Amino acid sequence: MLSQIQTETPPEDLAALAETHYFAANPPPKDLEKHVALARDFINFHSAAKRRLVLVTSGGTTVPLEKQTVRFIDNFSAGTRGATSAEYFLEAGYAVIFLHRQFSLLPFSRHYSHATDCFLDFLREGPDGSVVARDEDAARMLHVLRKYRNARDRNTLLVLPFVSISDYLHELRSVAQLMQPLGPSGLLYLAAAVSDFFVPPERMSEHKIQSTDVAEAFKKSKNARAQKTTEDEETFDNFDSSPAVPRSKSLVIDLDPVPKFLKNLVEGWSPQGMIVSFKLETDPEILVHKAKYSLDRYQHHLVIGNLLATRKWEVVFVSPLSPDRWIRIPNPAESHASTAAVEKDEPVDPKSLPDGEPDTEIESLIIPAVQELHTKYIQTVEAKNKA
Ligand code: 9Z3
Repeated sequence: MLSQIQTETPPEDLAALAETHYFAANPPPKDLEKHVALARDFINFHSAAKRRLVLVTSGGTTVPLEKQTVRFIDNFSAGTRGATSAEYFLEAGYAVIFLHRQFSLLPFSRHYSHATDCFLDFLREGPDGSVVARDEDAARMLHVLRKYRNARDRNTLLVLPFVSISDYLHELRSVAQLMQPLGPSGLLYLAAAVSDFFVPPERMSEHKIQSTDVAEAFKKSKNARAQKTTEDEETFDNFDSSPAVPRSKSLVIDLDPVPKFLKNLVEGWSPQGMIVSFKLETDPEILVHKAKYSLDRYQHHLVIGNLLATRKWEVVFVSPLSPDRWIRIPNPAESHASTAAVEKDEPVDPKSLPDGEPDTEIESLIIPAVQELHTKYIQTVEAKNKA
């Protein structure tokens, strides 16, 4: 039946069908309405001020295995890219809606919250029992504090959390739709590490998945006793029912693909906003090809490709608005780094990079480059609208 629908229905209707089905089957997060109200006020406020606004998505999306979730599948992302980018967008004059995985890194607090040391290590006891920043940390902390207070005082940062993949998709759709009146000055910067697979609700267990047959056997015998039959003797397997020897079960997880909603985002949820997606790969050979494929398939405005191993050192921009472009932190291990590294149009060999993180945050280069393309995009759309 489904395959008949798939072969006979035009692709745009299929995307709409997939959307209707997915959002009806996967319930919205409980705070969606509250988040929508906050986002609406925030967007109206900045729209009136004619400020550019960006939705930054950040962190991993969980895939619950149970409705009352004890276990879930997750991914590596701590939200560094998103939280760091949000700070540079604020610096560039954007208002930022920061849609992030709960408890992942946040703009500003990221400098202290997930530090290897405890945040208390940045503090010391001052005179008269007060608490102050340690002398060696004070200058930097003051710098971060001023930027943080500036964002708070000017109401330029709205922080909204999500947990699961379906929470993320509900929130993304709602915020993108709310941003529609901004037209091309709305920017969607999708840095969250979005799961490609999930357990559909009709196959999801309500309760914690059991690792032995003990509970099942217990329920069976309880039911049988309640019905006052002697059947329990026949159906009851001695081995399974013995609490002394519970049989351990292996767990086989069957995941469905998450529908590709980028098409719906580009065509329906945000038809005028500039859409920037990230493409994450681990195989350097396929990165640029996959980024181009994504752009071709969804017809959005910029794909930023990055490799897991080198994502803090380099990214590649693939966009119809400009030629392909690598953005790199010069490798200090290379003698003529500043020129040679920038010219390369191939991914760098991770083995050639020094251990640890670069001194410069690559987002300090990414955001001005995105901003430049955004300006170009706004001009293109405005020219088209006038014609
Ligand atoms: C990214 O590629 C981000 O840059 C990272 C950031 C997740 C690598 P960290 O949190 O990592 O700073 O450690 N995000 C997008 C990944 C993604 O799920 N993209 C989808 C895909 O590759 C397309 S929307 O198919």
